[in-house]
This record gives sequence, C-alpha cells and structure tokens, in this order.
Amino acid sequence: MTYVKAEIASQPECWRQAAKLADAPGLPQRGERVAVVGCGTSWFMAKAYAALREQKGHGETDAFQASEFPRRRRYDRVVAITRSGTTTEVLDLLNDLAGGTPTTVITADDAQPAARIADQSVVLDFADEESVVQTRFATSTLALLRAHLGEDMESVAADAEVAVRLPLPVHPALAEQITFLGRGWTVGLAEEAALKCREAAAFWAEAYPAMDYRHGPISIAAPRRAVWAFGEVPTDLADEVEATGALFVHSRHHGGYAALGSWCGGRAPLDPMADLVVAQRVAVLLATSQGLDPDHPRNLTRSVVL
Ligand code: F1P
Repeated sequence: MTYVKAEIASQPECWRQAAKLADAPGLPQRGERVAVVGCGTSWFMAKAYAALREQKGHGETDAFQASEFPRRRRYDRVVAITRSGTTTEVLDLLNDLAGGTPTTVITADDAQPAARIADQSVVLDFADEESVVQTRFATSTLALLRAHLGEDMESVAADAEVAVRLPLPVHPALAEQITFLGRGWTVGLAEEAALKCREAAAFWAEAYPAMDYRHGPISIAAPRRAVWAFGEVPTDLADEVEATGALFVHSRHHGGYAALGSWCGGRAPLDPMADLVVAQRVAVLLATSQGLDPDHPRNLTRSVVL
C-alpha cells in the first residue's frame, strides 16, 4: 500500500473536517478584492477557488503562481496556499507583502515559515501527507474554501465516498495519453488532474478550458487516447471527440463511467471535486502499472526550496 492510496481514500473525511473550519478568521470577506497564490497543485486549487468565488458574486478574485504575482496591483487580501509552508516563491511574496497587504496562509504545517510570515493562518494539519504528490491537502483546502462560500460539503463528501471505490474509467493498458477539460472553476481541477498524471506517473497528460479544446488541442485526440471532462460539457464535444477514435470520459457520459456499472443510473453527475478523486486514482494506477513509486516521483521533493 502506498501512502498516496490511503491519502486519496481519506478525502471524504478530510473534506468534512475542513468544512468545519469555514468560519476561520482570515478567509476572504464578501466584497474584498482578493488574489490567491500558490505553486504547482496549490496554484491549481487557487485557480479553482478564484473562479468559483467570483462566479458566486463574492468579489473580484485572481489566481497566480506565487512567482508571477503582479506586484504593482493592489488587493484587499492575498491568500497563499502551501502544504509545506516552505516553498520559496510563496515565502518571498509573503515577505514582500508584509506590513502592507493583509495576508492569509492555508497550510498543513504551521511550524513552518509561511504561517509565521502571514498575518493569519488556517491550518489543515489533519490533511497533511506523507506522499510527495499532493492529493488530500489540496482538495481539503478547496473544500474549506467552498464551505466558506456557503456550499454544502456533505453532499460533495458523499460523492467522494462513491469516487474512492468506483471502477476506473481509463485503463493504463488502453490509454497512452489523457487530456483533461474543464469550464469555469473546473479548469483548475482539470489542470490538477493532468499534473497528477505527469507527477505521479510521468504520463503524458494535458489540460485545457473545454471551449478552447477545439481550437487546436483536439488534434492530439486519437484511438488509445482519452479526453476527460470535468463539470459542464460543451454541446457536441463528446461526439466530436468520439469521432477521432479517442475515449470520451465524463461522470455521466455513456462512453465513460456510466458504461462501467449501474451506480450512475439516475443520479446526478459526480461533483467535479469527486471526479478529481477518480483522476487521482487513475494517476496512481498509471504509476504502479509501470512499476513507479507514486509517493516518490523522480525529480520531485515535498516542496521546492530554492
Ligand atoms: C507546492 C509544490 C507541489 C508539488 C511538488 C513541489 O508545494 O509545487 O504542488 O507537488 O511537491 O511543491 P506547497 O507550496 O503546496 O507545499
């Protein structure tokens, strides 16, 4: 058993626990102009949250890799997401903003520098991980932020209970490439799913906003490749993908999960965050089927300290 498998399986409980922190001080107030920053996985969670917060009318929200934060812009608050609390680009930015823009860090480890430098911190230590590859810390952060936006995380956690045990829609022997798609807040989830496949399994995976996929990337679609859409699927896209010979995967599509069993019949599609859990499991299977250790991917460390 790898650590990451157990960490993936524990997500439903972690999300419930994270949701209990929805009123934690330091989370963005309604109407604040907010920037959310992170690196790698944490950046993708920032992107997902930023799109969701703005869509729900809570205020203008941008997301940046910490290294690319536009330092001339003014925000009411900067939220930094960092599991380790040690990532250099995040610490540099927090130091630059200290004494000026209010900052909040969401971290798994408040003994590390990020929590000391930021004005306020929200600590998800129960979601910390042994695996280098992030799964539950990232999704628990998003669960916390979604709960803070007033979303019901219990039904999302219930979807995750399904996601941790259902048959996988993509088999390593039958897929040489996956492109993940999303719309709005699920673009960040698609990007995270693709990163999981690259990180954990050194597997060729890409991600795009679903409406942009036809503007070039669809050229990659072919037999033995898959296109996996999170959330809303643009009209006709599934048929266009299937016409290329690629597998189209969606938690509600006939060629995707629904073909694998009756669990899907009659129920709403999985919450996209639960769909990400399925993609995490695929990434781990892609790794182990090649004899790779998904807890310790080559060239990667828990955080990048420069
Ligand atoms: C960010 C991060 C991870 C990535 C890798 C290197 O870490 O980019 O997302 O998987 O392990 O570090 P953190 O700032 O969230 O600790």
